[in-house]
Amino acid sequence: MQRFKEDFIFGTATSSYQIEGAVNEAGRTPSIWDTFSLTPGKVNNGDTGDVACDHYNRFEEDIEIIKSLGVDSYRFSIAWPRVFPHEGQYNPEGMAFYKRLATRLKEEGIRPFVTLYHWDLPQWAYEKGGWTNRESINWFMEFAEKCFEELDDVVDMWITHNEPWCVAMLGYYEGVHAPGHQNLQEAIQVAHHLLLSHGMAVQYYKETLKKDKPIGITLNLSPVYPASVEEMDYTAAQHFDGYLNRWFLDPVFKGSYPEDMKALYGKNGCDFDFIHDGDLELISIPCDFFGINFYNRALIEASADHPFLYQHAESDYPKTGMGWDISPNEFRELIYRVREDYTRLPIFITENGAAFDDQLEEDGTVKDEGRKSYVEQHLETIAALNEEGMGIQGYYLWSLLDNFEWAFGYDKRFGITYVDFKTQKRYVKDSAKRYTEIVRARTI
Ligand code: GBH
Repeated sequence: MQRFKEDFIFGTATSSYQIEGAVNEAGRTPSIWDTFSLTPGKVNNGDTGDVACDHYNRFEEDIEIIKSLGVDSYRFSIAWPRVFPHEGQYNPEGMAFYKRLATRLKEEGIRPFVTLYHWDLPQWAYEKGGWTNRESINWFMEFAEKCFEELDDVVDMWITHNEPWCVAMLGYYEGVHAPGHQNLQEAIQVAHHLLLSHGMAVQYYKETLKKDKPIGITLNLSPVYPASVEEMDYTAAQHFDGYLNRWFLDPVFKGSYPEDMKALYGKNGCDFDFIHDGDLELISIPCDFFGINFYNRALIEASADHPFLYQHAESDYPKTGMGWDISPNEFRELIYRVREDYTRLPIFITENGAAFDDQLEEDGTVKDEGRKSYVEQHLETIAALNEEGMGIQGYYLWSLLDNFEWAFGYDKRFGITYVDFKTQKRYVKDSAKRYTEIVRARTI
């Protein structure tokens, strides 16, 4: 049996577009995810976030669920197009929703952990070039400043960006996320502007406002392994690690982009004119913590068909409903690597969780053994890591509710609460009950 310290923070997480619905309420305008999901062929079954979990109208009920879980904290994000529905036009009614939400949470003793950007770029900003345009930093800053000004009193911690890799690479290179472009030059430019806007927001928060809540960034990291001892597979793995992990870790913690990846992107026709003097100093500005979203390891082999000469290899690991390897041991190695190569900042696991094919039983239970065991394995790993001095200060289970799983729509259920999307009724799954036990006992 392992113990978590009294001040370890247990939480659960969501994001605005995935749960809120109410896309036309209180002055909200479309985000790129509205546009993308309404474009035929982009999202499974043609699903959209139009209604999602209707959390915008049901947040009181959802806070009751959060309370019943016994968690210390709840992580959510702010829909930018609610707050700035048009360029330069602030919408207090949109902000009021987040004020109500955070205030209610605080009244219940649940600490609000707020992400500014979890992928729902206003459509108006996209039409002016979106994140490929360096101007996007100014639009983001206007949004960030308003959020700091209006919400800092009721927020406990801030995250600037969630998973810039997904925004840049899935959105602008692989084309499977909004806005669905396939252009490497754009993707690395987007990544740069996201990181710059992160640095600028942190600088503004700490140095200009002199506010003191912890502020940081969340990256999605997957430790990468070559599928064999062949040189080619090692090279492929190194490329994939550079693409997924180092392209973001290096600028944030070392103030430089990895040279091998610059060479590779250069070979694929990219230039780096978008990097200006002083940018990397800003990107690597010290933060208060480092947020990591962890789901799986990656097993990689060589492929001549891909510009970066890699492909995912067949693996014999047990898998989640996404087909992702269940890999708590590699999670452990990832944390050691982050500690050795990158940072000693406090670490928060800002997301971890799994999708499975859940079955709602007649008695209203969901016996999600797979998810329960996934969560247990990762929490055991964290407890052990902390005994070895790894300094993980909190854990946010993804996700509070089944929700809009981006390009997969509602088919993939990540919730510890089951949502019947026809009736909007919520059912607490067995994994949630187990999580509550762990949280209450602070023991696993
Ligand atoms: C997160 O993204 C999002 O923040 C959240 O909104 C989403 O609902 C949740 O996770 C569940 O998907 O196998 O090595 O190619 C997930 C980020 C990035 C995790 C890609 C899996 C696969 C890496 N994902 N990663 S690999």
